[in-house]
Amino acid sequence: MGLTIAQKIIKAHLVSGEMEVGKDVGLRIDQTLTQDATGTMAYIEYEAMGIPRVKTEKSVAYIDHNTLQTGFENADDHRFIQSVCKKHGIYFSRPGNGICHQVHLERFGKPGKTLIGSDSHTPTGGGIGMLAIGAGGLDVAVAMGGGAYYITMPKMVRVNLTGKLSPWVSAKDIILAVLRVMSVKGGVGKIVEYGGEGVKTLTVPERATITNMGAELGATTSVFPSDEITREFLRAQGREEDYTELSADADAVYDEVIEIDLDELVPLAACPHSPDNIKTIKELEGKTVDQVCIGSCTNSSYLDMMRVAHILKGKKVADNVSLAIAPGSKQVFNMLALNGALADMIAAGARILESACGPCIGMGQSPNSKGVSLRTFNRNFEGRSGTADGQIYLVSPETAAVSALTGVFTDPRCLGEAAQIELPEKFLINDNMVIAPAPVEEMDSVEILRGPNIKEYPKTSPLTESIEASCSLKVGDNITTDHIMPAGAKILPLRSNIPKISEHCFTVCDTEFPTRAKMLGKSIIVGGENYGQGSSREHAALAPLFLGVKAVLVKSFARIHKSNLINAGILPLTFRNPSDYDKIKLGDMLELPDVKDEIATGTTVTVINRTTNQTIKADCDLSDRTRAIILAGGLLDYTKENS
Ligand code: MIC
Ligand code: SF4
Repeated sequence: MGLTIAQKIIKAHLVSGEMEVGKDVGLRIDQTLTQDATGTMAYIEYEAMGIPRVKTEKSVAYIDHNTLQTGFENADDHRFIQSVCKKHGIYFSRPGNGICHQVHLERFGKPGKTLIGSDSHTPTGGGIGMLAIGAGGLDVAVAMGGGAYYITMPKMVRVNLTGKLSPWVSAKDIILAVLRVMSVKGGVGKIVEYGGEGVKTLTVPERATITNMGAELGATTSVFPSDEITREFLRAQGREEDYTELSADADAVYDEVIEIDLDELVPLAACPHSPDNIKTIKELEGKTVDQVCIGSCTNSSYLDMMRVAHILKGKKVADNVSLAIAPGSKQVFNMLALNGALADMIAAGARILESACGPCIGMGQSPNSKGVSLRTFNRNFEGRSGTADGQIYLVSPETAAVSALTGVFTDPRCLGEAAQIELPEKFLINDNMVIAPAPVEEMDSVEILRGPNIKEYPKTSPLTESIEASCSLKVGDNITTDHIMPAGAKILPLRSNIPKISEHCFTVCDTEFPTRAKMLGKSIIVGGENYGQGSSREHAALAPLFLGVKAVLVKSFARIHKSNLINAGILPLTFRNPSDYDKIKLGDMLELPDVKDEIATGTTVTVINRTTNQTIKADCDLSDRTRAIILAGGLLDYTKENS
């Protein structure tokens, strides 16, 4: 039987397990990446493992999230990460060099390799034919130390692309169309592979837009073949030697096939507050726009920016619109500056931001009250922009740029003939913002620079025989990590300080939660479907851990969050009968009388609601390895016990 692209890469990196859907497989990891908002914790964890030098082929630390320095905290974190990198063999991409996924694609990504990153949009690397997966910081730390990374062997979905995009319809519209079909939970437990004739019409940055936002499907990752177009991109980046051809076998078997006819696609938008709430721009046309933001790891490539500059050239941003543009990397920024496109953007009235995540993670540019903001980003979760009642629509750069000029939702196809914008034959290559680690003989003398905001990993303890704890919070379906552990300019600087950041845990849903959980000492959270979708931030597990949360009982979990809970030693439980969700109310006293035995020997956990005297059956779906992690009290303890 033939293999899919992902199965080929998995097979070549398999260190344990069998490639059978639903079973755990351990993978050798070639490359890792971290960003600063998850990086400090990841490196604190790496230090705790006591391994002097990373064992991967390439590990890179990027500074791109916490770049608004309104106090000492972020700058201290950057210095800490820089010193850890120097000492332990990690490349350091300085603030200003760009967004991790964009820079990694340009300078480090290699077809056929495995990459894990402490950021959920790591699958961007799938655009260049990598098996690139988002993970918790602790998983990345373990991989840097040479440990395997474990995933549940996913099902394979093939998205068959036929035809060719019409002028002004863009790669963003492809992934929005896939989201319309699959929804934000349709990709859970699956890898999405792109194939078909239409693939040949897409450049690497366009493919990367699609695999990037595959994170919003809940998929393990997404991947494109590596072909002549990939080779051309690598050649233009001055690294053709990194090219290898990679395609699915003709008789590869897929569990699901989705057909997308590119000829039929039209410009789309994801409407508030979910990336799968899709409408056509035509349906929204004429609606007033307050803000437009162009950038983020989804749409900040050279091609995206050139198309935007072309649309803006010689025009003026509408009086009612604030337009912000953040080119994705120093490479892109510098090229725009040299070829005059930046001048066109500035002349039109754009507010140019540094190459970083910026408004995507609420680091500035929060819209006005009830403001309608068109963004080329990947997430429009409620409150994420920093304005609680902001109305965020996710669109292509073309739709964003033309709407910034007209001041209302505008279908870019009104621009007529397509712009002739192509990838350059040679990108501008200048890696002077990437600092190499110290040579082995000098590493011992490197001093780690730790600021006062950097606190320790929270205390964990092995699983107890039984748990008695009240329900400290009850939430509904599709709870995102932005609900659990909000980000934004005010809270992100606390990412290295779990006691402090935990004061903001779940405050979007319930301002009393942190105080209540602390007062209770031990508690359990109850939730609905797709709990923990979105970010890879392990803070969404570490803050509850600090607040005494022992278990999370929900209808279903998102992949990365579930493994972050396990890594933190918090029990991830699912209702066997989803209607039992109604049998627990906030404040009910719950008892798990035999939890340790039940976990050690099987998958069923008995939950007794002492307030109502009802018994509920829960499942704890664990592999042998994750069971051992939970029993030990988390991955850090497990790794120490087993090394
Ligand atoms: C995001 O887009 O939500 C983030 C911020 O990049 C996160 C990581 C984080 O919370 O630090 C992600 O996607 O994993
Ligand atoms: Fe940064 Fe936004 Fe991409 Fe997350 S989604 S890595 S915040 S640009």
